[in-house]
Amino acid sequence: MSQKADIALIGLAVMGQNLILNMDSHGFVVCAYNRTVDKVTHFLNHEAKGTKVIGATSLADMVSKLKTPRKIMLLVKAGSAVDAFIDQLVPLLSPGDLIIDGGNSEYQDTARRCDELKKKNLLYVGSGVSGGEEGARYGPSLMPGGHKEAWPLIKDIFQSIAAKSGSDPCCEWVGEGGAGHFVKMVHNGIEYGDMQLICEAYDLMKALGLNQKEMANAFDEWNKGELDSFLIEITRDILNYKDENGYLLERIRDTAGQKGTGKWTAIAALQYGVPVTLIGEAVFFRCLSALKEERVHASKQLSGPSGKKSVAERAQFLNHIKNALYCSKIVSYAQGFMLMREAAKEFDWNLNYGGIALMWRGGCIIRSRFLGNIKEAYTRNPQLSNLLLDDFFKKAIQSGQESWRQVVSQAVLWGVPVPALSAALAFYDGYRAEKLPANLLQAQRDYFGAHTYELLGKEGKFVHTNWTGTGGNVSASTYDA
Ligand code: NBP
Repeated sequence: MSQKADIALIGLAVMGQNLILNMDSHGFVVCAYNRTVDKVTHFLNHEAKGTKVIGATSLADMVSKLKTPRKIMLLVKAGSAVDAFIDQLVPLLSPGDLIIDGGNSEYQDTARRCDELKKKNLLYVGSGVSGGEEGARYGPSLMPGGHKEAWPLIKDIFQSIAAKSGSDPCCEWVGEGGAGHFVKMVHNGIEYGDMQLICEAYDLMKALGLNQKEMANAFDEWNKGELDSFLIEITRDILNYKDENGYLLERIRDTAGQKGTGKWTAIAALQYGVPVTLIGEAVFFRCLSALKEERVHASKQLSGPSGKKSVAERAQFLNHIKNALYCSKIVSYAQGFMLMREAAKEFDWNLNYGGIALMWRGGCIIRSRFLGNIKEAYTRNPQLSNLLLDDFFKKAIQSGQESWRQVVSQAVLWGVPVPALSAALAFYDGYRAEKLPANLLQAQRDYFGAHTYELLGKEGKFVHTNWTGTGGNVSASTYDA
Protein backbone atom coordinates (compact mmCIF):
# COMPACT_ATOMS: atom_id res chain seq x y z
CA MET A 1 0.00 0.00 0.00
CA SER A 2 1.44 3.41 -0.96
CA GLN A 3 2.02 6.24 1.52
CA LYS A 4 -1.09 7.65 3.19
CA ALA A 5 -1.81 11.33 2.86
CA ASP A 6 -1.64 13.86 5.71
CA ILE A 7 -4.64 15.75 4.41
CA ALA A 8 -7.11 15.70 1.53
CA LEU A 9 -8.09 18.76 -0.44
CA ILE A 10 -11.29 18.92 -2.44
CA GLY A 11 -11.68 21.60 -5.10
CA LEU A 12 -9.16 21.98 -7.87
CA ALA A 13 -9.86 25.54 -8.97
CA VAL A 14 -7.28 28.27 -8.50
CA MET A 15 -7.28 28.33 -4.67
CA GLY A 16 -7.30 24.58 -4.14
CA GLN A 17 -4.55 23.82 -6.64
CA ASN A 18 -2.24 26.45 -5.18
CA LEU A 19 -2.89 25.48 -1.58
CA ILE A 20 -2.10 21.84 -2.41
CA LEU A 21 1.20 22.85 -4.03
CA ASN A 22 1.98 25.01 -0.99
CA MET A 23 1.32 22.07 1.38
CA ASP A 24 3.42 19.81 -0.84
CA SER A 25 6.33 22.29 -0.77
CA HIS A 26 6.19 22.15 3.02
CA GLY A 27 6.55 18.36 3.07
CA PHE A 28 2.91 17.32 3.58
CA VAL A 29 1.39 14.59 1.46
CA VAL A 30 -1.89 15.78 0.00
CA CYS A 31 -4.63 13.76 -1.64
CA ALA A 32 -6.44 15.81 -4.31
CA TYR A 33 -10.06 15.40 -5.33
CA ASN A 34 -12.56 17.38 -7.39
CA ARG A 35 -16.25 17.03 -8.30
CA THR A 36 -15.31 16.83 -11.97
CA VAL A 37 -12.87 13.97 -11.52
CA ASP A 38 -11.06 14.54 -14.86
CA LYS A 39 -9.51 17.63 -13.28
CA VAL A 40 -7.68 15.41 -10.77
CA THR A 41 -5.84 13.54 -13.53
CA HIS A 42 -5.09 16.77 -15.35
CA PHE A 43 -3.72 18.36 -12.18
CA LEU A 44 -1.52 15.35 -11.39
CA ASN A 45 -0.14 15.31 -14.92
CA HIS A 46 0.49 19.04 -15.16
CA GLU A 47 0.66 21.47 -12.19
CA ALA A 48 1.41 18.72 -9.65
CA LYS A 49 3.74 16.68 -11.87
CA GLY A 50 6.87 15.70 -9.97
CA THR A 51 5.32 16.39 -6.55
CA LYS A 52 4.23 13.95 -3.81
CA VAL A 53 0.55 14.83 -4.38
CA ILE A 54 -1.70 11.81 -4.85
CA GLY A 55 -5.13 11.77 -6.46
CA ALA A 56 -8.47 10.12 -5.75
CA THR A 57 -11.10 8.91 -8.16
CA SER A 58 -13.99 9.09 -5.69
CA LEU A 59 -14.67 10.37 -2.18
CA ALA A 60 -14.47 6.81 -0.83
CA ASP A 61 -11.11 6.36 -2.56
CA MET A 62 -9.93 9.66 -1.07
CA VAL A 63 -11.03 8.72 2.46
CA SER A 64 -9.22 5.37 2.19
CA LYS A 65 -5.97 7.18 1.35
CA LEU A 66 -5.87 9.34 4.48
CA LYS A 67 -4.07 8.97 7.79
CA THR A 68 -6.45 8.95 10.76
CA PRO A 69 -7.94 11.03 12.21
CA ARG A 70 -8.76 12.14 8.68
CA LYS A 71 -8.39 15.79 7.71
CA ILE A 72 -10.33 16.91 4.65
CA MET A 73 -10.25 20.48 3.42
CA LEU A 74 -12.85 21.92 1.05
CA LEU A 75 -11.96 24.77 -1.30
CA VAL A 76 -15.11 24.88 -3.37
CA LYS A 77 -17.67 27.51 -4.21
CA ALA A 78 -19.24 28.76 -0.99
CA GLY A 79 -22.86 27.81 -0.29
CA SER A 80 -24.66 24.65 -1.33
CA ALA A 81 -21.50 23.00 -2.75
CA VAL A 82 -20.06 22.89 0.79
CA ASP A 83 -23.22 21.29 2.21
CA ALA A 84 -23.34 18.82 -0.68
CA PHE A 85 -19.79 17.64 0.03
CA ILE A 86 -20.39 17.45 3.78
CA ASP A 87 -23.48 15.29 3.18
CA GLN A 88 -21.49 12.91 0.98
CA LEU A 89 -18.52 12.78 3.35
CA VAL A 90 -20.34 12.14 6.63
CA PRO A 91 -21.21 8.46 5.94
CA LEU A 92 -17.61 7.80 4.93
CA LEU A 93 -15.98 9.25 8.06
CA SER A 94 -15.32 8.00 11.61
CA PRO A 95 -15.72 9.85 14.92
CA GLY A 96 -12.93 12.39 15.42
CA ASP A 97 -12.34 12.97 11.70
CA LEU A 98 -12.20 16.58 10.60
CA ILE A 99 -13.75 18.58 7.76
CA ILE A 100 -12.30 22.05 7.06
CA ASP A 101 -14.00 24.62 4.86
CA GLY A 102 -11.48 27.10 3.46
CA GLY A 103 -13.92 28.92 1.17
CA ASN A 104 -15.59 32.25 1.73
CA SER A 105 -18.54 30.83 3.62
CA GLU A 106 -20.99 32.93 5.61
CA TYR A 107 -20.16 32.70 9.29
CA GLN A 108 -23.71 31.65 10.22
CA ASP A 109 -23.41 28.70 7.81
CA THR A 110 -20.17 27.71 9.49
CA ALA A 111 -21.74 27.93 12.96
CA ARG A 112 -24.66 25.79 11.75
CA ARG A 113 -22.31 23.19 10.22
CA CYS A 114 -20.29 23.08 13.46
CA ASP A 115 -23.47 22.28 15.41
CA GLU A 116 -24.63 19.66 12.92
CA LEU A 117 -21.29 17.85 12.76
CA LYS A 118 -20.78 17.92 16.51
CA LYS A 119 -23.93 15.81 16.81
CA LYS A 120 -22.28 13.30 14.47
CA ASN A 121 -19.03 13.26 16.51
CA LEU A 122 -17.13 14.86 13.65
CA LEU A 123 -14.89 17.90 13.93
CA TYR A 124 -15.42 21.00 11.81
CA VAL A 125 -13.32 24.08 11.06
CA GLY A 126 -14.30 27.10 8.97
CA SER A 127 -11.15 28.91 7.98
CA GLY A 128 -10.74 32.24 6.27
CA VAL A 129 -8.09 32.01 3.55
CA SER A 130 -6.83 35.28 2.15
CA GLY A 131 -4.22 36.29 -0.36
CA GLY A 132 -5.73 35.06 -3.62
CA GLU A 133 -3.87 32.73 -5.93
CA GLU A 134 -0.37 33.92 -5.01
CA GLY A 135 -1.10 33.81 -1.28
CA ALA A 136 -2.48 30.29 -1.54
CA ARG A 137 0.69 29.16 -3.29
CA TYR A 138 3.35 30.97 -1.27
CA GLY A 139 1.74 31.85 2.05
CA PRO A 140 -1.83 32.91 2.73
CA SER A 141 -3.25 34.49 5.81
CA LEU A 142 -5.32 31.76 7.50
CA MET A 143 -8.08 32.42 10.02
CA PRO A 144 -9.34 29.10 11.42
CA GLY A 145 -12.29 28.78 13.80
CA GLY A 146 -14.83 26.12 14.77
CA HIS A 147 -14.29 23.12 17.01
CA LYS A 148 -11.28 23.94 19.18
CA GLU A 149 -10.33 20.23 19.52
CA ALA A 150 -9.53 20.32 15.79
CA TRP A 151 -6.79 22.94 16.12
CA PRO A 152 -4.00 20.59 17.32
CA LEU A 153 -4.73 18.36 14.32
CA ILE A 154 -4.08 21.11 11.77
CA LYS A 155 -1.88 23.62 13.58
CA ASP A 156 1.36 22.30 12.12
CA ILE A 157 0.08 22.21 8.53
CA PHE A 158 -1.68 25.59 8.76
CA GLN A 159 1.16 27.46 10.44
CA SER A 160 3.74 25.91 8.08
CA ILE A 161 1.95 26.98 4.91
CA ALA A 162 0.81 30.41 6.16
CA ALA A 163 2.57 33.67 5.35
CA LYS A 164 5.05 34.86 7.96
CA SER A 165 5.41 38.23 9.56
CA GLY A 166 9.04 38.09 10.62
CA SER A 167 9.09 34.60 12.08
CA ASP A 168 5.43 34.65 13.23
CA PRO A 169 2.92 32.71 11.15
CA CYS A 170 -0.06 34.74 9.90
CA CYS A 171 -2.34 32.04 11.28
CA GLU A 172 -3.66 31.48 14.78
CA TRP A 173 -6.75 29.87 16.24
CA VAL A 174 -9.53 32.48 16.11
CA GLY A 175 -12.41 31.04 18.13
CA GLU A 176 -15.43 28.79 18.33
CA GLY A 177 -18.19 28.34 15.74
CA GLY A 178 -18.18 30.85 12.90
CA ALA A 179 -15.41 33.02 14.43
CA GLY A 180 -12.85 32.29 11.68
CA HIS A 181 -15.24 33.14 8.89
CA PHE A 182 -16.53 36.19 10.77
CA VAL A 183 -12.99 37.56 11.04
CA LYS A 184 -12.39 36.78 7.37
CA MET A 185 -15.62 38.60 6.50
CA VAL A 186 -14.49 41.70 8.41
CA HIS A 187 -11.12 41.43 6.67
CA ASN A 188 -12.90 41.50 3.32
CA GLY A 189 -15.05 44.42 4.42
CA ILE A 190 -11.94 46.33 5.43
CA GLU A 191 -10.47 45.45 2.04
CA TYR A 192 -13.52 47.12 0.41
CA GLY A 193 -12.90 50.19 2.57
CA ASP A 194 -9.18 50.39 1.80
CA MET A 195 -9.85 50.06 -1.93
CA GLN A 196 -12.54 52.75 -1.85
CA LEU A 197 -10.25 55.15 0.03
CA ILE A 198 -7.50 54.63 -2.54
CA CYS A 199 -10.01 55.20 -5.37
CA GLU A 200 -11.09 58.48 -3.77
CA ALA A 201 -7.45 59.59 -3.47
CA TYR A 202 -6.96 58.74 -7.15
CA ASP A 203 -10.11 60.69 -8.10
CA LEU A 204 -8.87 63.72 -6.18
CA MET A 205 -5.47 63.46 -7.87
CA LYS A 206 -7.26 63.48 -11.22
CA ALA A 207 -9.27 66.54 -10.11
CA LEU A 208 -5.97 68.23 -9.26
CA GLY A 209 -4.82 67.61 -12.81
CA LEU A 210 -2.05 65.10 -12.12
CA ASN A 211 -1.15 62.91 -15.07
CA GLN A 212 -0.97 59.17 -14.64
CA LYS A 213 2.78 59.02 -14.18
CA GLU A 214 2.58 61.68 -11.48
CA MET A 215 -0.15 59.70 -9.72
CA ALA A 216 1.93 56.52 -9.90
CA ASN A 217 4.87 58.41 -8.45
CA ALA A 218 2.73 59.72 -5.59
CA PHE A 219 1.55 56.21 -4.68
CA ASP A 220 5.13 54.99 -4.96
CA GLU A 221 6.20 57.68 -2.49
CA TRP A 222 3.30 56.92 -0.13
CA ASN A 223 4.28 53.28 -0.15
CA LYS A 224 7.53 54.16 1.58
CA GLY A 225 5.84 55.55 4.67
CA GLU A 226 2.96 54.78 7.02
CA LEU A 227 0.70 53.78 4.09
CA ASP A 228 3.11 51.04 2.99
CA SER A 229 0.77 48.24 1.89
CA PHE A 230 0.00 45.73 -0.82
CA LEU A 231 -2.99 47.74 -2.10
CA ILE A 232 -0.99 50.99 -2.45
CA GLU A 233 1.77 49.04 -4.20
CA ILE A 234 -0.55 47.44 -6.76
CA THR A 235 -2.26 50.81 -7.34
CA ARG A 236 1.13 52.25 -8.32
CA ASP A 237 1.71 49.32 -10.67
CA ILE A 238 -1.76 49.62 -12.20
CA LEU A 239 -1.24 53.36 -12.81
CA ASN A 240 2.13 52.64 -14.47
CA TYR A 241 0.79 49.86 -16.68
CA LYS A 242 0.78 50.52 -20.44
CA ASP A 243 -0.15 48.25 -23.34
CA GLU A 244 0.26 48.94 -27.05
CA ASN A 245 -2.47 51.61 -26.81
CA GLY A 246 -0.96 53.44 -23.87
CA TYR A 247 -2.14 53.50 -20.26
CA LEU A 248 -4.75 50.81 -19.71
CA LEU A 249 -6.54 52.17 -16.62
CA GLU A 250 -8.47 54.98 -18.33
CA ARG A 251 -9.95 52.46 -20.78
CA ILE A 252 -11.46 50.31 -18.04
CA ARG A 253 -15.22 50.73 -17.47
CA ASP A 254 -15.94 52.55 -14.21
CA THR A 255 -18.27 49.96 -12.69
CA ALA A 256 -17.30 47.59 -9.90
CA GLY A 257 -18.79 44.21 -9.07
CA GLN A 258 -18.83 42.45 -5.73
CA LYS A 259 -19.09 38.91 -4.46
CA GLY A 260 -20.85 39.74 -1.21
CA THR A 261 -18.45 39.70 1.72
CA GLY A 262 -18.45 43.52 1.99
CA LYS A 263 -22.24 43.46 1.98
CA TRP A 264 -22.23 40.77 4.69
CA THR A 265 -19.97 42.97 6.84
CA ALA A 266 -22.37 45.89 6.46
CA ILE A 267 -25.33 43.63 7.27
CA ALA A 268 -23.57 42.31 10.39
CA ALA A 269 -22.79 45.90 11.40
CA LEU A 270 -26.48 46.80 11.13
CA GLN A 271 -27.51 43.61 12.89
CA TYR A 272 -25.26 44.20 15.90
CA GLY A 273 -25.74 47.99 15.89
CA VAL A 274 -22.10 48.92 15.24
CA PRO A 275 -21.47 52.09 13.16
CA VAL A 276 -19.19 50.55 10.52
CA THR A 277 -19.92 53.47 8.23
CA LEU A 278 -16.86 53.45 6.01
CA ILE A 279 -17.29 49.87 4.81
CA GLY A 280 -21.01 50.56 4.33
CA GLU A 281 -20.17 53.54 2.10
CA ALA A 282 -17.63 51.45 0.19
CA VAL A 283 -20.29 48.83 -0.55
CA PHE A 284 -22.89 51.43 -1.54
CA PHE A 285 -20.42 53.24 -3.78
CA ARG A 286 -19.80 50.01 -5.69
CA CYS A 287 -23.58 49.81 -6.11
CA LEU A 288 -23.63 53.41 -7.36
CA SER A 289 -20.79 52.66 -9.77
CA ALA A 290 -22.86 49.82 -11.21
CA LEU A 291 -25.62 52.31 -12.23
CA LYS A 292 -23.54 53.34 -15.23
CA GLU A 293 -26.39 54.13 -17.66
CA GLU A 294 -28.30 56.10 -15.04
CA ARG A 295 -25.18 58.04 -14.15
CA VAL A 296 -24.43 58.86 -17.77
CA HIS A 297 -28.02 60.09 -18.17
CA ALA A 298 -27.91 62.10 -14.93
CA SER A 299 -24.54 63.61 -15.82
CA LYS A 300 -26.27 65.45 -18.67
CA GLN A 301 -29.11 66.72 -16.44
CA LEU A 302 -27.75 67.48 -13.00
CA SER A 303 -25.37 70.31 -12.33
CA GLY A 304 -22.56 70.60 -9.79
CA PRO A 305 -20.20 73.38 -8.77
CA SER A 306 -18.88 75.35 -11.71
CA GLY A 307 -15.60 76.71 -10.31
CA LYS A 308 -12.18 75.54 -11.45
CA LYS A 309 -10.65 72.74 -9.39
CA SER A 310 -7.40 74.23 -8.25
CA VAL A 311 -5.33 74.69 -5.12
CA ALA A 312 -2.59 77.15 -4.29
CA GLU A 313 0.03 74.47 -3.60
CA ARG A 314 -0.38 71.20 -5.45
CA ALA A 315 2.39 69.31 -3.63
CA GLN A 316 0.99 70.42 -0.30
CA PHE A 317 -2.53 69.31 -1.23
CA LEU A 318 -1.20 65.96 -2.38
CA ASN A 319 0.26 65.56 1.08
CA HIS A 320 -3.13 66.49 2.55
CA ILE A 321 -4.70 63.67 0.51
CA LYS A 322 -2.15 61.23 1.88
CA ASN A 323 -2.91 62.32 5.46
CA ALA A 324 -6.67 62.16 4.84
CA LEU A 325 -6.30 58.63 3.52
CA TYR A 326 -4.26 57.59 6.55
CA CYS A 327 -6.66 59.10 9.09
CA SER A 328 -9.66 57.50 7.34
CA LYS A 329 -7.90 54.16 7.28
CA ILE A 330 -7.41 54.35 11.04
CA VAL A 331 -11.15 54.98 11.46
CA SER A 332 -12.01 52.11 9.13
CA TYR A 333 -9.93 49.61 11.10
CA ALA A 334 -11.24 51.01 14.39
CA GLN A 335 -14.78 50.37 13.11
CA GLY A 336 -13.88 46.85 11.91
CA PHE A 337 -12.43 45.98 15.31
CA MET A 338 -15.52 47.46 17.01
CA LEU A 339 -17.63 45.06 14.97
CA MET A 340 -15.49 42.07 15.96
CA ARG A 341 -15.67 43.14 19.60
CA GLU A 342 -19.46 43.25 19.48
CA ALA A 343 -19.69 39.88 17.72
CA ALA A 344 -17.34 38.41 20.34
CA LYS A 345 -19.79 39.53 23.05
CA GLU A 346 -22.73 38.14 21.10
CA PHE A 347 -21.14 34.72 20.47
CA ASP A 348 -18.95 34.51 23.56
CA TRP A 349 -15.73 34.40 21.53
CA ASN A 350 -12.47 35.25 23.22
CA LEU A 351 -10.94 37.08 20.23
CA ASN A 352 -7.27 38.02 20.34
CA TYR A 353 -7.29 41.37 18.53
CA GLY A 354 -3.51 41.70 18.37
CA GLY A 355 -3.37 38.15 16.99
CA ILE A 356 -5.92 39.07 14.33
CA ALA A 357 -3.84 42.09 13.28
CA LEU A 358 -0.83 39.78 13.05
CA MET A 359 -2.79 37.28 10.93
CA TRP A 360 -3.57 40.11 8.50
CA ARG A 361 -0.03 41.52 8.63
CA GLY A 362 1.19 39.23 5.87
CA GLY A 363 -0.20 37.07 3.09
CA CYS A 364 -3.55 38.78 2.66
CA ILE A 365 -4.82 41.57 0.45
CA ILE A 366 -4.89 44.18 3.25
CA ARG A 367 -1.36 43.37 4.43
CA SER A 368 0.42 46.52 5.48
CA ARG A 369 2.89 48.12 7.84
CA PHE A 370 -0.14 49.68 9.55
CA LEU A 371 -1.31 46.26 10.80
CA GLY A 372 1.99 46.00 12.65
CA ASN A 373 1.05 49.25 14.44
CA ILE A 374 -2.34 47.77 15.35
CA LYS A 375 -0.66 44.65 16.69
CA GLU A 376 1.60 46.86 18.83
CA ALA A 377 -1.40 48.82 20.12
CA TYR A 378 -3.06 45.63 21.37
CA THR A 379 0.23 44.37 22.78
CA ARG A 380 0.56 47.62 24.76
CA ASN A 381 -3.00 47.24 25.97
CA PRO A 382 -4.86 43.97 25.28
CA GLN A 383 -8.00 45.54 26.82
CA LEU A 384 -7.94 48.53 24.44
CA SER A 385 -11.61 49.41 23.91
CA ASN A 386 -11.09 51.30 20.65
CA LEU A 387 -8.08 51.76 18.38
CA LEU A 388 -8.75 55.49 18.22
CA LEU A 389 -7.89 55.69 21.91
CA ASP A 390 -4.43 54.19 21.50
CA ASP A 391 -1.71 56.85 21.88
CA PHE A 392 -0.02 56.02 18.57
CA PHE A 393 -3.25 56.40 16.59
CA LYS A 394 -4.40 59.38 18.64
CA LYS A 395 -1.22 61.21 17.67
CA ALA A 396 -1.49 60.09 14.04
CA ILE A 397 -4.98 61.57 13.74
CA GLN A 398 -3.99 64.66 15.64
CA SER A 399 -1.26 65.40 13.15
CA GLY A 400 -3.30 64.45 10.06
CA GLN A 401 -6.74 65.82 10.83
CA GLU A 402 -6.20 69.36 9.53
CA SER A 403 -5.27 67.85 6.16
CA TRP A 404 -8.23 65.48 6.36
CA ARG A 405 -10.66 68.35 6.94
CA GLN A 406 -9.12 70.39 4.09
CA VAL A 407 -9.45 67.47 1.69
CA VAL A 408 -13.04 66.62 2.57
CA SER A 409 -14.19 70.24 2.43
CA GLN A 410 -12.32 70.89 -0.82
CA ALA A 411 -13.81 67.75 -2.36
CA VAL A 412 -17.30 68.87 -1.35
CA LEU A 413 -16.70 72.32 -2.87
CA TRP A 414 -15.40 70.76 -6.07
CA GLY A 415 -18.24 68.24 -6.27
CA VAL A 416 -15.89 65.24 -6.15
CA PRO A 417 -17.60 62.38 -4.29
CA VAL A 418 -15.56 61.17 -1.31
CA PRO A 419 -18.03 58.99 0.62
CA ALA A 420 -15.42 57.00 2.53
CA LEU A 421 -13.14 59.92 3.45
CA SER A 422 -16.12 61.98 4.61
CA ALA A 423 -17.95 59.14 6.40
CA ALA A 424 -14.76 58.44 8.34
CA LEU A 425 -14.46 62.09 9.34
CA ALA A 426 -18.12 62.28 10.38
CA PHE A 427 -17.63 59.16 12.48
CA TYR A 428 -14.52 60.61 14.08
CA ASP A 429 -16.33 63.83 14.97
CA GLY A 430 -19.33 61.86 16.24
CA TYR A 431 -17.24 59.45 18.30
CA ARG A 432 -15.34 62.26 19.99
CA ALA A 433 -18.52 64.27 20.69
CA GLU A 434 -19.57 64.38 24.33
CA LYS A 435 -22.98 65.53 23.16
CA LEU A 436 -24.82 64.58 20.00
CA PRO A 437 -28.22 65.92 18.88
CA ALA A 438 -29.95 62.66 19.80
CA ASN A 439 -31.75 64.53 22.61
CA LEU A 440 -33.89 66.08 19.88
CA LEU A 441 -34.34 62.63 18.36
CA GLN A 442 -35.67 61.30 21.66
CA ALA A 443 -38.03 64.24 21.91
CA GLN A 444 -39.29 63.78 18.34
CA ARG A 445 -39.94 60.08 18.95
CA ASP A 446 -41.81 60.90 22.11
CA TYR A 447 -43.79 63.64 20.34
CA PHE A 448 -45.14 61.50 17.51
CA GLY A 449 -45.07 58.08 19.10
CA ALA A 450 -45.15 58.47 22.89
CA HIS A 451 -41.88 56.50 22.95
CA THR A 452 -40.83 58.33 26.18
CA TYR A 453 -37.35 59.76 26.83
CA GLU A 454 -34.62 59.78 29.47
CA LEU A 455 -33.54 62.94 31.26
CA LEU A 456 -29.87 63.81 31.82
CA GLY A 457 -28.91 62.82 35.32
CA LYS A 458 -31.94 60.56 35.56
CA GLU A 459 -30.89 57.88 33.10
CA GLY A 460 -33.08 54.83 33.03
CA LYS A 461 -36.14 56.74 34.22
CA PHE A 462 -38.51 57.25 31.35
CA VAL A 463 -40.92 60.14 31.02
CA HIS A 464 -43.46 61.14 28.42
CA THR A 465 -44.60 64.67 27.62
CA ASN A 466 -47.76 65.85 25.97
CA TRP A 467 -45.81 68.19 23.66
CA THR A 468 -48.82 70.08 22.25
CA GLY A 469 -50.59 70.37 25.54
CA THR A 470 -53.79 69.44 23.73
CA GLY A 471 -53.78 65.70 24.32
CA GLY A 472 -53.70 65.31 20.57
CA ASN A 473 -50.46 63.36 20.16
CA VAL A 474 -50.39 60.76 17.40
CA SER A 475 -50.54 57.27 18.85
CA ALA A 476 -47.41 55.13 19.09
CA SER A 477 -48.91 52.32 17.10
CA THR A 478 -49.55 54.60 14.12
CA TYR A 479 -46.01 55.95 13.78
CA ASP A 480 -43.12 53.85 14.99
CA ALA A 481 -39.56 54.98 14.37
P1 NBP B 1 -14.48 28.58 -7.16
O1 NBP B 1 -15.15 29.42 -6.11
O2 NBP B 1 -14.55 29.03 -8.56
O3 NBP B 1 -15.07 27.10 -7.05
C1 NBP B 1 -14.63 26.09 -7.93
C2 NBP B 1 -14.70 24.74 -7.26
O4 NBP B 1 -16.01 24.52 -6.72
C3 NBP B 1 -14.45 23.60 -8.24
O5 NBP B 1 -13.78 22.59 -7.58
C4 NBP B 1 -15.87 23.19 -8.60
O6 NBP B 1 -15.94 21.87 -9.07
C5 NBP B 1 -16.53 23.29 -7.26
N1 NBP B 1 -18.00 23.35 -7.32
C6 NBP B 1 -18.82 24.28 -7.87
BR1 NBP B 1 -18.28 25.74 -8.81
N2 NBP B 1 -20.11 23.99 -7.69
C7 NBP B 1 -20.12 22.83 -7.02
C8 NBP B 1 -21.17 22.01 -6.55
N3 NBP B 1 -22.45 22.37 -6.69
N4 NBP B 1 -20.85 20.87 -5.89
C9 NBP B 1 -19.56 20.54 -5.71
N5 NBP B 1 -18.51 21.30 -6.15
C10 NBP B 1 -18.79 22.41 -6.79
O7 NBP B 1 -12.94 28.31 -6.77
P2 NBP B 1 -11.83 29.28 -6.18
O8 NBP B 1 -11.81 30.60 -6.85
O9 NBP B 1 -10.60 28.45 -6.16
O10 NBP B 1 -12.32 29.51 -4.68
C11 NBP B 1 -12.54 28.46 -3.77
C12 NBP B 1 -13.11 29.04 -2.49
O11 NBP B 1 -12.14 29.94 -1.92
C13 NBP B 1 -14.38 29.86 -2.69
O12 NBP B 1 -15.23 29.74 -1.59
C14 NBP B 1 -13.85 31.27 -2.78
O13 NBP B 1 -14.83 32.23 -2.42
C15 NBP B 1 -12.71 31.24 -1.78
N6 NBP B 1 -11.64 32.21 -2.00
C16 NBP B 1 -11.26 32.52 -3.26
C17 NBP B 1 -10.22 33.45 -3.45
C18 NBP B 1 -9.75 33.79 -4.83
O14 NBP B 1 -8.89 34.68 -4.94
N7 NBP B 1 -10.22 33.13 -5.89
C19 NBP B 1 -9.60 34.03 -2.34
C20 NBP B 1 -10.00 33.65 -1.06
C21 NBP B 1 -11.03 32.74 -0.90
P3 NBP B 1 -15.95 21.55 -10.66
O15 NBP B 1 -14.53 21.67 -11.09
O16 NBP B 1 -16.49 20.19 -10.74
O17 NBP B 1 -16.83 22.61 -11.31
